[in-house]
This record gives sequence, C-alpha cells and structure tokens, in this order.
Amino acid sequence: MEKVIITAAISGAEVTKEHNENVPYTVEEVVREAKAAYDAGASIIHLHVRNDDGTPTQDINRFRECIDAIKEECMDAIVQPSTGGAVGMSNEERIQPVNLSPEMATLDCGTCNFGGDDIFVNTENTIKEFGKKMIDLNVKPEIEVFDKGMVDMALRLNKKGFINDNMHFNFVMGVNGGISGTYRDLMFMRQSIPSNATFTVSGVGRCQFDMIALSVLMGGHIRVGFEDNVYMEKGVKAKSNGELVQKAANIVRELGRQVATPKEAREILNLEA
Ligand code: KMH
Ligand code: ZN
Repeated sequence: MEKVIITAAISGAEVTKEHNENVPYTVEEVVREAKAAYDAGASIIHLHVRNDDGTPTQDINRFRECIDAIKEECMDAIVQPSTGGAVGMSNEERIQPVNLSPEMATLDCGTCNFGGDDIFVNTENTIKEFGKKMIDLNVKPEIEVFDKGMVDMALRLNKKGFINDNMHFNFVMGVNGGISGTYRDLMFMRQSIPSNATFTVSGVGRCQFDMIALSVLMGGHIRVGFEDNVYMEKGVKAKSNGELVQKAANIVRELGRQVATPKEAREILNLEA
C-alpha cells in the first residue's frame, strides 16, 4: 500500500492556550510547533495564523512571515494555509494566503454548525470563487468535507470546472454539527469519492486516534494536531504537536504501513516538485 502522508494541523483558529498552553500564537511558537511535527514525521503543515495575543487573522503578511520562518527550519515541508480562517471572517479576509501561491490550501465545501451559536459559512458561490482562484494560481485544494453533502458539492463543482481532477479530500469527522466520528460514517465518506481521489482523515476531539487508525487500515492518509485535539489520551494533554505526530506515526508503523516523506507526499498528491 501507498505510504501514509501525515498532516499536522498545528494551530487552528478556535483552540487556545486555555485548552493547551502549547497552542502556538507567535511566529516563534508556530515555528517551534511546525518543527516538532516535521521532525516526528509530518510532511504537510496545515496552517492558521494568529496575532501575538492569540486572535486569529488571515493577514497575508502574517502568513508570509510564518511560512518563510517554517521553511527555514523544515526546508521541504508542504505548508498548506487555511482558507477557512475562523468562524465569521469575510471571504476577502479568508482568501488572502492563496495570493502567496502556496502548493496547497484548504477549500471548505459547505456550511455547517460549528458548536454553540457558531455557523461556518461556505456558500456555493464562495466555494466557486475560492476554487477558481486556486486553479488560476496553481494551488492544489485540500477539499475539506464535514459532512456527506459537501462531498457531493465538491464532485458537482469538479464537473463544472471549479475544482480540478485528482481531487484530494479531508474527511473531518466529529465536528459538533458535522458527520460523526464513527466507523460507519467514515466508510460512507470513503465510498462517496471517486476511486482515483486521495483522502486524509481528521478526527475532532476524542475520536482523533480511532479515525486515523481506520484511515491507515483503509489506505488513506491522516491528520493530527492541536487544531483537532489537544490530548494524547484521556486527561493527558500533549506537550507539543510533535508528540501527537509521533503517536500517529507509531500507529502507522504498527499497522504495517510507512510514513511518507515530503518528497513522497508530493508524488502521491501530484504536486510539482
Ligand atoms: N476554523 C474553522 C472555522 C480550514 O482550515 O479550512 C475552519 C477550518 C477549516 O479550520
Ligand atoms: Zn484548519
């Protein structure tokens, strides 16, 4: 079977130092967490950025600063900015990092509840606008799907030319408002995408390690990191994203697969070197 690409979602937009004191805000903290994840086997760094006080921002200059600093320490890592940003941000704000022409960026393919009163809004026109921009700038989208209907939206927009072929999905399981983090639902998602598409799996909260283990068994790729979960096990907070990636890499190896290097990840995802 293909090697396993590990993505580290090191920062997120909603998780804070109150959840785990090691959640990175400053550029130095972002680099520290990216490096720990990279050294443990992550080839993709999924990136949100913050102001020093922890408030989320999609400012292009902050992204440039963080990406450049990460690339100094983790030379060949694939840095994948978020275009989801934080709940409530405008489209203009969210799309900014795509103008840096990163190799990849996320493309969220539907609207969903996001806990409490929060709604993560992605209208069809937003998805088309973001998808078209990524095609124009040769940025490969990681198609974020929080529910099955979002897979169908992505497939429809692929047919209409807003998303290129060789689609790469991220099944985000267990969001409070999205599909649940269960074996049955992960199978359903996996069976809903074309056979030539690649996929990674994120489990939010306590389902993180169950979901990634299932993905490894199903031939998929995996994502871990503070954005999705801050615990190593019940009641034990992770000291770093590196610890979470290390545990994920151990699961990959225990289940008989190997961890992909960044070069191998580029080959699997059809990214230009
Ligand atoms: N922060 C969430 C509202 C993405 O990175 O594209 C959206 C999110 C998805 O994290
Ligand atoms: Zn994200």
